[in-house]
Amino acid sequence: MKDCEIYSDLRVPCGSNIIVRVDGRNFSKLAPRLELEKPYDLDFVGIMVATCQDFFQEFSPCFMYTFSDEINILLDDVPFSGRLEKLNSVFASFFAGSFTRQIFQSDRFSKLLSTTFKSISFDSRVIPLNTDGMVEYFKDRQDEAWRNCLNGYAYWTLLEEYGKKEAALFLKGKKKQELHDLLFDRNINIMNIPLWQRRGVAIYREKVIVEGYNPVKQEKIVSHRWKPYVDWELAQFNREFFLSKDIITE
Ligand SMILES: Nc1nc2c(ncn2[C@@H]2O[C@H](COP(=O)(O)OP(=O)(O)OP(=O)(O)O)[C@@H](O)[C@H]2O)c(=O)[nH]1
Ligand SMILES: [Mg+2]
Repeated sequence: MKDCEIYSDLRVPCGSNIIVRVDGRNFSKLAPRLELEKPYDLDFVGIMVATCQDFFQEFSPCFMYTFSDEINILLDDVPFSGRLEKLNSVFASFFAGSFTRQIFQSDRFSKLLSTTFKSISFDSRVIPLNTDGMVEYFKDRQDEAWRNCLNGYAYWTLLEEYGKKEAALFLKGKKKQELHDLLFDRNINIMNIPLWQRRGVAIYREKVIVEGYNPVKQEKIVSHRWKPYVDWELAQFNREFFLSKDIITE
């Protein structure tokens, strides 16, 4: 029967950067059950970030990026010998388990789900890319976060004037600048909203200086350590950003 496990040897290309993107399943239905604030709920984002931190500790990726219900993971050291089925299944289940645990640790959310709990799941896909492709990929996801942000604010603002269908129809095909102007006309300057809503949140290692003391030599010692850092005020992604964080090299 082992012969029938025909996908088990599918592996990601050797030496390639690997991005894994996981995305919450049916989170548009979960959002009202959790009574999430619209369009952004800081407690929910906090749980997505805590889930990322949990993953960071377990699998040591070099970079993670989250917005809405998606999480992007950049791996240089690919676990499970790059076996695709293993990566997708273990990562998706890790996020579902970690997210569920965080939800039930939250006083606010656990109360809401205790009677109507439906199991939470994430989908997962693997994207092999070279360095340039990787930078383009993250630029593209951050662009999507920005579009999401404009759409979210525009939709929930228009709902005060129109019904759901009309608001969605009104927004269909609108360019980013049009959405920006639409909000500006209604006294919302989207440039004033927090950066994490516009650009998402990233987790990466940051070099920190650690001061110690050598009791034998009786002198202060200064060393560097890499510590996971949650960046809520992200710069725009480009090659310089990834170079400056030592995520890529020249
Ligand atoms: N109110 C609220 N909703 C959020 C927030 N973050 C994510 N969501 C919801 O999560 C959804 C994520 O979009 P999708 O992944 O396209 O929707 P989905 O229902 O998860 O669909 P599948 O991923 O295809 O299963 C959004 O449409 C929102 O409904 C938030 O901060 N506040
Ligand atoms: Mg989703």
